[in-house]
Amino acid sequence: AHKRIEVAALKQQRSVEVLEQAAWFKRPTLSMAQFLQDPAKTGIIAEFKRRSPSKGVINGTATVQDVTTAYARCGASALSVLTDEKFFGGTSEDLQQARTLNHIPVLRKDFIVDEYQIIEAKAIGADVILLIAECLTKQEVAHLAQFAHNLGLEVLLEVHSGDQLEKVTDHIQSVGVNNRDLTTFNVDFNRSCELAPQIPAGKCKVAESGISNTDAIITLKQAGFQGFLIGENFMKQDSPARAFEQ
Ligand code: IGP
Repeated sequence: AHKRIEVAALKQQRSVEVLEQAAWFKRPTLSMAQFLQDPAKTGIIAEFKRRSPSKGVINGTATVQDVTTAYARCGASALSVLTDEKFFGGTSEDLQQARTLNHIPVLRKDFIVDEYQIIEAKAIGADVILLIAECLTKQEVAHLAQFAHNLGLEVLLEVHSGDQLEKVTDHIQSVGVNNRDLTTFNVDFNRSCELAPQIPAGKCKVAESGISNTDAIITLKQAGFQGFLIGENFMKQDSPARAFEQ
Protein backbone atom coordinates (compact mmCIF):
# COMPACT_ATOMS: atom_id res chain seq x y z
CA ALA A 1 0.00 0.00 0.00
CA HIS A 2 2.85 2.41 0.73
CA LYS A 3 3.92 2.07 -2.90
CA ARG A 4 0.52 3.09 -4.25
CA ILE A 5 0.58 6.24 -2.11
CA GLU A 6 4.17 6.96 -3.17
CA VAL A 7 3.31 6.50 -6.85
CA ALA A 8 0.35 8.88 -6.61
CA ALA A 9 2.68 11.56 -5.22
CA LEU A 10 5.36 10.89 -7.87
CA LYS A 11 2.82 11.26 -10.67
CA GLN A 12 2.08 14.76 -9.40
CA GLN A 13 5.78 15.66 -9.34
CA ARG A 14 6.80 14.23 -12.70
CA SER A 15 4.14 13.44 -15.27
CA VAL A 16 4.39 10.53 -17.70
CA GLU A 17 4.93 13.08 -20.50
CA VAL A 18 7.99 14.46 -18.69
CA LEU A 19 9.40 10.95 -18.13
CA GLU A 20 8.97 10.15 -21.81
CA GLN A 21 11.19 13.12 -22.67
CA ALA A 22 14.10 11.67 -20.67
CA ALA A 23 17.18 10.95 -22.75
CA TRP A 24 17.28 7.30 -21.63
CA PHE A 25 13.67 6.70 -22.56
CA LYS A 26 14.29 6.17 -26.26
CA ARG A 27 17.46 4.13 -26.00
CA PRO A 28 17.68 0.46 -27.06
CA THR A 29 17.77 -1.74 -23.95
CA LEU A 30 20.08 -4.65 -23.10
CA SER A 31 18.80 -8.20 -22.58
CA MET A 32 19.59 -9.49 -19.09
CA ALA A 33 18.48 -13.00 -20.07
CA GLN A 34 21.06 -12.99 -22.87
CA PHE A 35 23.84 -11.66 -20.67
CA LEU A 36 23.07 -14.29 -18.01
CA GLN A 37 23.05 -17.13 -20.51
CA ASP A 38 26.40 -16.17 -22.02
CA PRO A 39 28.74 -18.98 -20.85
CA ALA A 40 31.72 -16.60 -21.05
CA LYS A 41 30.22 -14.50 -18.23
CA THR A 42 29.74 -15.16 -14.49
CA GLY A 43 25.94 -15.05 -14.33
CA ILE A 44 26.16 -12.87 -11.25
CA ILE A 45 23.65 -10.06 -10.83
CA ALA A 46 25.45 -7.86 -8.31
CA GLU A 47 23.20 -5.70 -6.15
CA PHE A 48 23.67 -2.23 -4.69
CA LYS A 49 21.76 -2.23 -1.39
CA ARG A 50 22.44 0.22 1.46
CA ARG A 51 20.10 -1.29 4.02
CA SER A 52 17.27 -3.80 4.33
CA PRO A 53 14.35 -4.36 6.69
CA SER A 54 15.90 -7.61 7.94
CA LYS A 55 19.50 -6.44 8.43
CA GLY A 56 19.26 -2.68 9.01
CA VAL A 57 22.23 -0.74 7.62
CA ILE A 58 24.42 -3.03 5.50
CA ASN A 59 26.73 -0.34 4.11
CA GLY A 60 26.27 3.33 4.82
CA THR A 61 29.40 4.66 3.15
CA ALA A 62 30.05 2.97 -0.21
CA THR A 63 28.79 4.98 -3.18
CA VAL A 64 26.75 3.61 -6.05
CA GLN A 65 29.34 4.94 -8.50
CA ASP A 66 32.28 3.10 -6.91
CA VAL A 67 30.43 -0.11 -6.16
CA THR A 68 28.69 -0.63 -9.50
CA THR A 69 31.74 0.16 -11.62
CA ALA A 70 33.83 -2.19 -9.49
CA TYR A 71 31.18 -4.93 -9.84
CA ALA A 72 31.26 -4.52 -13.62
CA ARG A 73 35.07 -4.63 -13.66
CA CYS A 74 35.04 -7.82 -11.61
CA GLY A 75 32.80 -9.53 -14.16
CA ALA A 76 29.20 -9.05 -13.03
CA SER A 77 26.80 -10.03 -15.83
CA ALA A 78 24.22 -7.50 -14.66
CA LEU A 79 23.56 -4.96 -11.90
CA SER A 80 20.61 -4.73 -9.53
CA VAL A 81 19.88 -1.37 -7.94
CA LEU A 82 17.33 -0.89 -5.15
CA THR A 83 15.21 2.19 -5.82
CA ASP A 84 12.90 1.81 -2.79
CA GLU A 85 13.72 4.51 -0.26
CA LYS A 86 11.48 3.57 2.65
CA PHE A 87 12.84 0.06 3.31
CA PHE A 88 16.12 -0.05 1.42
CA GLY A 89 17.42 3.54 1.34
CA GLY A 90 17.61 3.49 -2.46
CA THR A 91 16.65 6.18 -4.97
CA SER A 92 15.93 6.57 -8.68
CA GLU A 93 19.11 8.67 -8.86
CA ASP A 94 21.12 5.63 -7.72
CA LEU A 95 19.89 3.67 -10.70
CA GLN A 96 20.50 6.56 -13.05
CA GLN A 97 24.11 6.76 -11.83
CA ALA A 98 24.60 3.03 -12.32
CA ARG A 99 23.21 3.32 -15.85
CA THR A 100 25.39 6.27 -16.81
CA LEU A 101 28.61 4.56 -15.71
CA ASN A 102 28.05 0.95 -16.84
CA HIS A 103 27.33 -0.99 -20.00
CA ILE A 104 25.73 -4.15 -18.64
CA PRO A 105 22.00 -4.69 -17.98
CA VAL A 106 20.53 -2.87 -14.96
CA LEU A 107 17.61 -4.31 -12.98
CA ARG A 108 15.26 -1.93 -11.19
CA LYS A 109 14.75 -3.55 -7.78
CA ASP A 110 11.55 -2.20 -6.29
CA PHE A 111 7.95 -3.11 -5.51
CA ILE A 112 6.25 -2.45 -8.82
CA VAL A 113 2.48 -2.09 -8.65
CA ASP A 114 1.75 0.52 -11.32
CA GLU A 115 2.50 1.24 -15.00
CA TYR A 116 3.97 4.60 -13.96
CA GLN A 117 6.90 2.87 -12.22
CA ILE A 118 7.66 0.95 -15.41
CA ILE A 119 7.75 4.14 -17.50
CA GLU A 120 9.96 5.64 -14.81
CA ALA A 121 12.23 2.56 -14.89
CA LYS A 122 12.82 3.09 -18.61
CA ALA A 123 13.34 6.83 -18.14
CA ILE A 124 16.01 6.35 -15.46
CA GLY A 125 17.90 3.80 -17.54
CA ALA A 126 16.79 0.35 -16.40
CA ASP A 127 16.76 -2.62 -18.79
CA VAL A 128 14.79 -5.02 -16.59
CA ILE A 129 12.06 -4.68 -13.97
CA LEU A 130 11.28 -6.97 -11.06
CA LEU A 131 7.72 -8.19 -10.54
CA ILE A 132 7.06 -9.98 -7.26
CA ALA A 133 4.48 -12.79 -7.57
CA GLU A 134 3.69 -12.57 -3.86
CA CYS A 135 2.50 -8.95 -4.21
CA LEU A 136 0.54 -9.19 -7.47
CA THR A 137 -2.39 -11.20 -8.87
CA LYS A 138 -1.94 -13.30 -11.96
CA GLN A 139 -3.82 -10.65 -13.99
CA GLU A 140 -1.64 -7.84 -12.62
CA VAL A 141 1.56 -9.74 -13.47
CA ALA A 142 0.29 -10.42 -17.01
CA HIS A 143 -0.69 -6.78 -17.51
CA LEU A 144 2.49 -5.22 -16.10
CA ALA A 145 4.72 -7.70 -17.99
CA GLN A 146 2.98 -6.88 -21.26
CA PHE A 147 3.34 -3.17 -20.49
CA ALA A 148 7.09 -3.57 -19.83
CA HIS A 149 7.49 -5.60 -23.00
CA ASN A 150 5.85 -2.85 -25.06
CA LEU A 151 8.49 -0.43 -23.73
CA GLY A 152 11.30 -2.84 -24.62
CA LEU A 153 12.03 -3.81 -21.01
CA GLU A 154 12.59 -7.36 -19.79
CA VAL A 155 10.90 -8.81 -16.71
CA LEU A 156 12.28 -10.89 -13.84
CA LEU A 157 9.37 -12.55 -12.04
CA GLU A 158 10.20 -13.40 -8.43
CA VAL A 159 8.54 -16.44 -6.86
CA HIS A 160 8.88 -18.10 -3.48
CA SER A 161 6.61 -21.12 -3.93
CA GLY A 162 5.65 -23.55 -6.67
CA ASP A 163 2.06 -22.30 -7.03
CA GLN A 164 3.32 -18.79 -7.87
CA LEU A 165 4.84 -20.23 -11.06
CA GLU A 166 1.32 -20.14 -12.53
CA LYS A 167 1.88 -16.41 -12.94
CA VAL A 168 4.63 -16.85 -15.56
CA THR A 169 3.66 -15.45 -19.00
CA ASP A 170 5.26 -15.07 -22.44
CA HIS A 171 6.52 -11.57 -21.63
CA ILE A 172 8.62 -12.83 -18.73
CA GLN A 173 12.16 -13.76 -19.74
CA SER A 174 13.59 -14.68 -16.34
CA VAL A 175 12.15 -16.38 -13.26
CA GLY A 176 13.83 -15.78 -9.91
CA VAL A 177 13.40 -17.99 -6.86
CA ASN A 178 13.78 -15.89 -3.73
CA ASN A 179 15.32 -18.00 -0.98
CA ARG A 180 14.18 -15.35 1.50
CA ASP A 181 10.58 -15.44 2.73
CA LEU A 182 9.40 -11.82 2.45
CA THR A 183 7.10 -12.16 5.46
CA THR A 184 9.47 -13.85 7.95
CA PHE A 185 12.85 -12.91 6.33
CA ASN A 186 13.99 -16.51 6.86
CA VAL A 187 16.44 -17.66 4.22
CA ASP A 188 16.08 -21.25 3.04
CA PHE A 189 18.83 -21.86 0.53
CA ASN A 190 17.27 -25.12 -0.67
CA ARG A 191 14.20 -23.30 -1.94
CA SER A 192 15.91 -22.52 -5.25
CA CYS A 193 17.03 -26.11 -5.81
CA GLU A 194 13.56 -27.47 -5.00
CA LEU A 195 11.74 -25.16 -7.40
CA ALA A 196 14.28 -25.21 -10.26
CA PRO A 197 12.78 -28.22 -12.07
CA GLN A 198 9.32 -26.62 -11.98
CA ILE A 199 10.36 -23.41 -13.76
CA PRO A 200 8.90 -23.47 -17.29
CA ALA A 201 11.40 -24.36 -20.02
CA GLY A 202 12.80 -21.47 -22.01
CA LYS A 203 12.97 -19.08 -19.06
CA CYS A 204 16.27 -17.93 -17.64
CA LYS A 205 16.52 -19.30 -14.08
CA VAL A 206 17.76 -16.94 -11.36
CA ALA A 207 18.49 -17.81 -7.71
CA GLU A 208 18.05 -14.92 -5.29
CA SER A 209 19.20 -14.11 -1.74
CA GLY A 210 21.46 -15.67 0.82
CA ILE A 211 24.14 -16.69 -1.69
CA SER A 212 27.38 -16.33 0.22
CA ASN A 213 30.12 -18.37 -1.44
CA THR A 214 31.38 -20.05 -4.58
CA ASP A 215 30.20 -23.49 -3.47
CA ALA A 216 26.65 -22.18 -3.35
CA ILE A 217 26.95 -20.94 -6.92
CA ILE A 218 28.32 -24.31 -8.08
CA THR A 219 25.40 -26.13 -6.41
CA LEU A 220 22.91 -23.74 -7.99
CA LYS A 221 24.51 -24.10 -11.43
CA GLN A 222 24.15 -27.87 -11.14
CA ALA A 223 20.48 -27.35 -10.28
CA GLY A 224 20.07 -25.49 -13.59
CA PHE A 225 20.41 -21.83 -12.62
CA GLN A 226 22.04 -19.30 -14.96
CA GLY A 227 21.65 -16.21 -12.79
CA PHE A 228 22.73 -15.52 -9.20
CA LEU A 229 21.45 -12.41 -7.46
CA ILE A 230 23.82 -11.38 -4.69
CA GLY A 231 23.52 -8.30 -2.48
CA GLU A 232 24.37 -8.47 1.20
CA ASN A 233 27.39 -10.72 0.90
CA PHE A 234 29.07 -8.05 -1.25
CA MET A 235 27.62 -4.96 0.39
CA LYS A 236 28.58 -5.89 3.94
CA GLN A 237 32.26 -5.51 3.05
CA ASP A 238 33.97 -2.11 3.17
CA SER A 239 34.85 -2.71 -0.44
CA PRO A 240 31.89 -4.67 -1.90
CA ALA A 241 33.70 -5.61 -5.09
CA ARG A 242 36.57 -7.20 -3.18
CA ALA A 243 34.16 -9.87 -1.96
CA PHE A 244 33.29 -10.49 -5.58
CA GLU A 245 36.85 -11.28 -6.52
CA GLN A 246 37.21 -13.87 -3.77
C1 IGP B 1 19.73 -10.07 -2.69
P1 IGP B 1 21.03 -10.96 -0.55
O1 IGP B 1 20.66 -11.94 0.52
O2 IGP B 1 22.17 -11.42 -1.41
O3 IGP B 1 21.26 -9.58 -0.04
O4 IGP B 1 19.73 -10.85 -1.52
C2 IGP B 1 18.30 -9.98 -3.26
O5 IGP B 1 17.89 -11.26 -3.60
C3 IGP B 1 17.34 -9.33 -2.27
O6 IGP B 1 17.78 -8.03 -2.03
C4 IGP B 1 15.89 -9.31 -2.74
C5 IGP B 1 14.95 -8.25 -2.63
C6 IGP B 1 13.74 -8.74 -3.21
C7 IGP B 1 14.97 -6.97 -2.13
C8 IGP B 1 15.26 -10.32 -3.36
N1 IGP B 1 13.98 -9.97 -3.67
C9 IGP B 1 12.60 -7.96 -3.30
C10 IGP B 1 13.82 -6.20 -2.22
C11 IGP B 1 12.66 -6.67 -2.81
